[in-house]
Amino acid sequence: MTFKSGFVAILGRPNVGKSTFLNHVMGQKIAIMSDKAQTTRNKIMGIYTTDKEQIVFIDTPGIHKPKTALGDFMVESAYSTLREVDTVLFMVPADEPRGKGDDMIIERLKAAKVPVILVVNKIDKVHPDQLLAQIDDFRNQMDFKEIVPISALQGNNVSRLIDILSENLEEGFQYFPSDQITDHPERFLVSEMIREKVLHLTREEIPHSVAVVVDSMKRDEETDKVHIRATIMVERDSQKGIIIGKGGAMLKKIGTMARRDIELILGDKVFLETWVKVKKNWRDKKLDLADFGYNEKEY
Ligand SMILES: Nc1nc2c(ncn2[C@@H]2O[C@H](COP(=O)(O)OP(=O)(O)OP(=O)(O)O)[C@@H](O)[C@H]2O)c(=O)[nH]1
Ligand SMILES: [Mg+2]
Repeated sequence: MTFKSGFVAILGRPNVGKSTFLNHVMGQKIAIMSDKAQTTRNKIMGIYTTDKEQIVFIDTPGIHKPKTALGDFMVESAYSTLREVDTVLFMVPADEPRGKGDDMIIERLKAAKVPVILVVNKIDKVHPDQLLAQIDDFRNQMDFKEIVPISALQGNNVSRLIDILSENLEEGFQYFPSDQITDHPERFLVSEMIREKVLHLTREEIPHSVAVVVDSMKRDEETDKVHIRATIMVERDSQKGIIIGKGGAMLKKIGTMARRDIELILGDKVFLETWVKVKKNWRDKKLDLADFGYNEKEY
């Protein structure tokens, strides 16, 4: 039996459920998720391996009209996958009409000449009639290789989509060892789990203004725990106050929630220490962006 493999990018507007889909396929949280737009900021691989195939999924930042240097980085890294993959999953939500954002992406997809599968997500939120109308509308915009309605949250039809991808795979190498699930180091996942809790617990500009950097991570032999020091960067003093909260209550909550997720990923007990720092307008400063892991070299 020949081994098959391929690279598959997941593209779409912010908040359509790309990361939720990736995590469902992988059976664990690799990419953070939230109800805020622009949650994902870096490309992130989910490596799905069975004994006969390897599908390397690439989750991407939601494509939007960038307003900051960080936004430029995010959108460029999403589009860069068009040069790297064998198939694109273009994800749209079943419960929102096609908009300018989708049309912009469709133009780029047409130009890229990569096979595109339309994935209509969040079918749990609509009546079947609305789903059919949505499919019809998108079908008229471009030639899709397949159209697959799913619910990434509940898992409906996700295995059907994997089957379709499997059927279309070509003979190829196993690019990554069977036990490797992503391309990012543990430090990245740790910083993302902390950022996810900030997204869940704060509102308005704060989710967009936050970056998290892991300063150090090492095992403490005495306590047998992994000791992690991380800094939460914000853009303004007022935001620092909100993240710390009254008597440090908010920071404590963020730390407690993040620690649970980090312990799951590392499979180890964790002692997490968090600090908050202000870096004015970091989202528009190239040097800060690079320091916080949003590096142009990445795409
Ligand atoms: N009802 C429902 N909600 C979903 C489904 N898939 C995702 N969601 C929700 O949609 C929101 C966005 O999900 P994400 O996976 O973070 O979306 P994303 O496309 O990765 O977003 P960005 O990273 O910002 O581009 C979250 O609140 C999810 O719980 C679904 O199938 N049904
Ligand atoms: Mg995402």
